[in-house]
Amino acid sequence: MSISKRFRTPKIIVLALALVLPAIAIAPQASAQESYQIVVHVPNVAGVVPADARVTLIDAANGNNQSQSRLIGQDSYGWFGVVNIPAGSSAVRVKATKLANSTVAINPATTRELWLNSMGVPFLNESSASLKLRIALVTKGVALSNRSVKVTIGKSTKTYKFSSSGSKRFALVPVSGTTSVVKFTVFNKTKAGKTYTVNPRTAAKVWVGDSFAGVRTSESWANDKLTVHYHRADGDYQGWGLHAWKDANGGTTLTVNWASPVLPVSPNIGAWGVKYEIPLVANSKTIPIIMHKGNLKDPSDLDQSVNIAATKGEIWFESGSVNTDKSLRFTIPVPMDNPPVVVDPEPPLPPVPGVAPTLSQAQELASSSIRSAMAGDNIYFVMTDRYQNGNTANDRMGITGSRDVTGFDPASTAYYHGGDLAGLTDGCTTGNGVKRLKDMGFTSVWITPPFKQRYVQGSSASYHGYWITDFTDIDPHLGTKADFKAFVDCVHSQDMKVVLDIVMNHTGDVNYYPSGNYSFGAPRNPAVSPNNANLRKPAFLNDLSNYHNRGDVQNWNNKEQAQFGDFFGLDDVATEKPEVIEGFAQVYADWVNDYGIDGFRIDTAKHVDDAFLGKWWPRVLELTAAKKPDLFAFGEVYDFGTGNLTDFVRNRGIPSVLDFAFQGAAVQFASGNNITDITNVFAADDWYTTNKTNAYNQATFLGNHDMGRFGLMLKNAGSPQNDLWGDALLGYDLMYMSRGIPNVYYGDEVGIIGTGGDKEARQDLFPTGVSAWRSEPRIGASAIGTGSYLSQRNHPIQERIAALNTLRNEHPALKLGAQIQRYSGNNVIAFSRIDSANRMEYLVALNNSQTTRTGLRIKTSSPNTLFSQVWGQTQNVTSDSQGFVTISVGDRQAVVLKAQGALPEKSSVDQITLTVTKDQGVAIWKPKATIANWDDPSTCTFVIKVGQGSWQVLGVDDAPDWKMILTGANYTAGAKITIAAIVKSSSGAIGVSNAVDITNSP
Ligand SMILES: [Ca+2]
Ligand SMILES: [Ca+2]
Ligand SMILES: [Ca+2]
Repeated sequence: MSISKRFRTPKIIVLALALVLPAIAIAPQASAQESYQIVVHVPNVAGVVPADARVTLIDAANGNNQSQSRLIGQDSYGWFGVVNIPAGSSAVRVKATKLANSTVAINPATTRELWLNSMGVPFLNESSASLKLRIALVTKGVALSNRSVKVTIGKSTKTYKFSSSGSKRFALVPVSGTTSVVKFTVFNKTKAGKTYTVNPRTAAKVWVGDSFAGVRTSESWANDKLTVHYHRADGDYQGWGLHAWKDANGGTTLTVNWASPVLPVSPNIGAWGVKYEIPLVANSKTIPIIMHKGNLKDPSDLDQSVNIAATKGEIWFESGSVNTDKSLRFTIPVPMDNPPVVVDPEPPLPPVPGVAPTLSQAQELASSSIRSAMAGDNIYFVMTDRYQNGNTANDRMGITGSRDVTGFDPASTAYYHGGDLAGLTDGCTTGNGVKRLKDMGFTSVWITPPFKQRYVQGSSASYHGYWITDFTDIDPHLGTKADFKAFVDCVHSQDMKVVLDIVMNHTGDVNYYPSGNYSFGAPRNPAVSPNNANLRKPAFLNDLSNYHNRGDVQNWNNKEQAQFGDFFGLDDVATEKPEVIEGFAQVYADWVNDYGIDGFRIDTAKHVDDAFLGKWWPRVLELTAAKKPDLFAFGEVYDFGTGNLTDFVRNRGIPSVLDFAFQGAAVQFASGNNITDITNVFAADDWYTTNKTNAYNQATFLGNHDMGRFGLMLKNAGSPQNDLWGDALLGYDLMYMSRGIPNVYYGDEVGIIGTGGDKEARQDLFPTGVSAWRSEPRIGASAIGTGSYLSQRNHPIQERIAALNTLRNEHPALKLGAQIQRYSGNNVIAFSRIDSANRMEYLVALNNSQTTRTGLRIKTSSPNTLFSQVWGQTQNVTSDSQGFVTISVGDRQAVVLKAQGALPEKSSVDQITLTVTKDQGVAIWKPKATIANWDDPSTCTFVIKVGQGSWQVLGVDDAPDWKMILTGANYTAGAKITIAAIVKSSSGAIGVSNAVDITNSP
């Protein structure tokens, strides 16, 4: 994808992106460095790089076999040289200008980077060379004399004052060469602040601050800055500059124009080359960048993504230096696996013993883990305009004129193509509409917003449905209300459900600002042209005081802007106003009551005010209770972090969000890159739990209409173009076998890859008028040409989806059963799914490597039990007395085994221990319940009592570890809250934990 093109024509992007943040820069993961030299750091005795600075590596076995540094740079340790390894050497000595020679040799096969101490002796980490940990404090407005740091190393504790040098404040803590754990607490006078734990062997200098969590490991990062050191072999830096922007994971605060890139901080060329500095939005995880001169990019034509934590916000790179996947190759090695630092939670609260529920109260309170009405469904997400044209009479809405009037141009990716509700329904039980989806095994259809639109804005049309003006009627391109009713009735007649994509954050772009000021800021007067004065329906949307009127969002990471700014010019509705809440509740409840809609997908849910959904959703449930008592909804929160997604589900009042964290991790898993991401996603599942929902109701997916298709995601993650097939099938196996509601994006089932996100990911399934789409490569099939995807019934992905649906229907535990993590290693993840009704256990294992994994020893809860294969290669294994089975999983395959005997009876529950910890500095408590040596897949109900009130269910967890979050903000300050855990065994026995009292301080 060409970011440059996009950024040169910003107006087009604005109009093309219906509902997304600026498209995700699809950069490959930073990969291992394929070939390397050794970076040797030298302490800087004189304060400047010596004029004759040079590092020499000498083969210990042959003094004549030497190599010298080819490149010199300067960093916070002193200066450094980049040196080739002397050919064939197996041990080398290191020599640096102005330092004594040492006889200590290092192994070049295992060394990427080393530090010389002032005596010239090499060490593999900076703290061993310096024997110091430098703790820097980033703070403002507090007298330095008030601040101190209490440091614990082993059994020794000592307090240090901060010294200052200019604006820098730091403490130097002596460490030994083997110290790997340093714990410290920063004090303000006598008040203890945050506590940190660091390993000085991976981070000899750390920065902590009042304004950010955790520790940061460079001056750049601590000051929310990316520093780029750039070296050109030709020495010609004229015209080279950095382009940077921001996406959902962070980036720069600058608005950089492609024609005016960021220039070096100084035109002077230093030892390394030139240096660029770019301010970052706070807490950026990554920043997308391109080094370029005009349209010439370096080191490759890809958008590059810099991981801030891994690089410490400071990178050194050389022109043309790339990894095999064309990602930027950093000269200073970047560790991608081991985060250098960890942050401790506050220690467990002392268990102030409270009074636990009685056994009879516990019998009443013990509950089941919640499954929504759609938790067992799987959803086909379709863009109606691109599926099938059932009625050519509506293509131009029955009017004549150019595409700027009708919105119709099937040869352009930016306009309507003719697909409609009639095409999607087709013959219902015949044809290529609902029947085709039913045949593939889908149980639900999510359609893009079908409402009347602002049909053309700029040079793009509203074929996608996200520019609504009339929320009460159907876009005539798609059909009529009668067509809509026929579609919904057909879907219901097939025992399937309809999910309606809805928007409340904004309307189409109708308002304008007469002042001409479109920058985000204070509210200003909006206006509409006279013929648009009553354009919108319901009527509350014509009252311009029901909009925020604050200009366009510029900084997506600024919450105020993201919630109250106009979304790429789309008019941002004042969702905090009671009239708006009631208006949107009424209009969407009408669609449920009039047509029987089963669920909502809430567009741009991240951009409405914090309180809106928590008020709107209960009101919708109230209005639809008679017609659809089990209505469901999931929100679009475009964020890849489980922290933000789980926070949203816990605190914004809707039962589910699209699981972007799962999506990102599933791509990494399926492409063979790592199993860590998906392991971490499942490990965070408990943080979704409330008394209304949990992770089982998350909407999982692999690609979409904004970011791009799954095939493209795999390709960008490094899956080989000619072998995407196996990776893709593994991705579907993962999505269909693990928790959540699978969503398949239309066209992915026939292997469409596409070339980008947004418009490049919205192909026609009928014979396309877009010539570029005819020749696009596909997974598992040849390009479609002038043919129709709809007539294909045997694409391997279609067949796999159908097979997975059959599997889930025959074994409902794979849809709804408790998911218990069992194994993560050797490229294999494994988890159990529990059939609680029949007390039977399933074991699912998936291998993302290119080779079969054998001899995998995995725990189950079913000892001495035969497990038979129900999916994947045949194997029947019997667990040992501890419940372990030994299995194998083929390359890029999944296996599902089912226990042939019931779980052991547990007629009593052993002693339950409840502990409660509190997160650093915030009112988030984490109760956790454990039972020693307890294998039974029991269900744990956390209960609370506020003051002298009655016991209430806080949430239910059916998979160990049993834990969840209690949010202090939901209770009054100073409230005494008693927490207890009730465990119900798989065979129905009940036990009660100790109780813990906390005092709320929200
Ligand atoms: Ca049509
Ligand atoms: Ca908003
Ligand atoms: Ca759990």
